[in-house]
Amino acid sequence: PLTNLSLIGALMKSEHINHTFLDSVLSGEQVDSYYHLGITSDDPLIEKMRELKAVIMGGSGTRINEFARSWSSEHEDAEIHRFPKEDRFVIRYTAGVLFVSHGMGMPSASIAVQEVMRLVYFIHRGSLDRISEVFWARVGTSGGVGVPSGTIVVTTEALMPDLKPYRVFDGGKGTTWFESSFPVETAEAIVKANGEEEIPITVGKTVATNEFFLEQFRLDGAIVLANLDRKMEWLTWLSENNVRNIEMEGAMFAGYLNYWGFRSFAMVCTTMLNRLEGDQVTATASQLQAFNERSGTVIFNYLRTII
Ligand code: R2B
Ligand code: URA
Repeated sequence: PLTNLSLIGALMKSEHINHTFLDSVLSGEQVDSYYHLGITSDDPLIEKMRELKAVIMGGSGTRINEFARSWSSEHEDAEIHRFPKEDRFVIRYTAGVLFVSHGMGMPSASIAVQEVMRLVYFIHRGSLDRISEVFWARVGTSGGVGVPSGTIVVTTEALMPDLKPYRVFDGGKGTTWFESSFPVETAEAIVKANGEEEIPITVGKTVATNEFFLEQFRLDGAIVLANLDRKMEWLTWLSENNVRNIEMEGAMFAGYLNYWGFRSFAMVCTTMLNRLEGDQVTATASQLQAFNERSGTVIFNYLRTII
């Protein structure tokens, strides 16, 4: 009989999960090698992570380390399990949370997301109920569109620079398009969890690009394609369409998590500059550090409400 839980689980799009491969790993027919993460599905580390409830991702390995330390110290110094390989991604598990760095840009981050999705499937033994309860977040930096630097943007939808969703060339069928929205309830709950903080926080759309300079219409690259008029035209168009910030991973992140039917995921980015005022990130190191800390504070305040 269907219980409430299995109904929730059924919301995961089973037909979009690669059962052929993943279930053969579960049944022990083959061992999965999470190549870029540096572990395999028969690693003893898997047993330590059965209580996994959240995956927190961010671009930089240093930040991931800091997040893990601080989450551990809030949880009676819970043991921090380090993944052995660190030359691609830095990964730590502690007190129910997997902290994963993803590098810069969607090609890099998509590798981390795909391998971690596979890992989550295996950790929770293919139970769609348990898998769908895992909360995912990307905590990052971005360029603001009409918001002051240091503003936190909680993303409602992440699109490519043409304001269309993430898509990939898929050989056989041509192009596969992915759903770009973030769950509204999660975004609202994150804002609510930070009601007491004096942090400027806004919700809005995000643009994710495949290039920091050219696709963000910067005029300070070694190569430049836009001019000032074209850049301002693009930024104004984004602003009129309720885009609040620009970064390099969100459209893929939302797309892949939506594809499997995860219910709860979010992106929280701090803005390092206001792109309507320039291209160069000129804030001092201590300002940037303070801006970065804000996004960590915002996600931790939410994590405490769910774990
Ligand atoms: C934000 O910052 C990085 C580029 O500086 C990139 O990973 C992103 O999305
Ligand atoms: N990250 C980006 O992708 N763009 C910016 O302008 C700043 C940070």
